Amino acid sequence: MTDVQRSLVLVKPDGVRRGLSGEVLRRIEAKGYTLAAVELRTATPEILAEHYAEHEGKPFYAPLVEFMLSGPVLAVVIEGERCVEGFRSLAGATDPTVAAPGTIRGDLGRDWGAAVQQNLVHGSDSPESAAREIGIWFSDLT
Ligand code: RTP
Ligand code: MG
Repeated sequence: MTDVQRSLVLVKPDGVRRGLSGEVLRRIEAKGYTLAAVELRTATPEILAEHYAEHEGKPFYAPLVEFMLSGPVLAVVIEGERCVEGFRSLAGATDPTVAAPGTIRGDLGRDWGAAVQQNLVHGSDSPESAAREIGIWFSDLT
């Protein structure tokens, strides 16, 4: 049975600053997913309040928003069979120090001693989240 999905991927400000946007896109394309939209964007507090609504009130929320406003992000919509789960697998565990080698976070990320985990990428965690997040970042695509 086919289950073609879309997922929202963000190369976070640390990834853009370190010049890793191309490397992330390369891994997505090498896996066989299609790029449906790619745009360099500067987040706003309004966009982030929607995007991270589930984390509001958590201790890392304020530093997370500050970090996400620290520079441009590359907003990407990817498409492919089970790509939501597939990109989470490519990204690796949230904590880049322990993310498995072979993953984006495991190969390219590390802990920098900052108030929040700077882990290079975001990927939607379910098809429902993906639809919601694509609507936030690319209202013209929905
Ligand atoms: P993402 O949403 O970015 O794809 O990552 P995720 O699902 O693996 O992580 P999530 O739990 O949704 O957390 C969102 C982002 O918040 C930062 N974070 N820092 N304890 C911490 O310092 C901490 N916990 C979460 C990370 O940037 C994480 O990706
Ligand atoms: Mg998440």
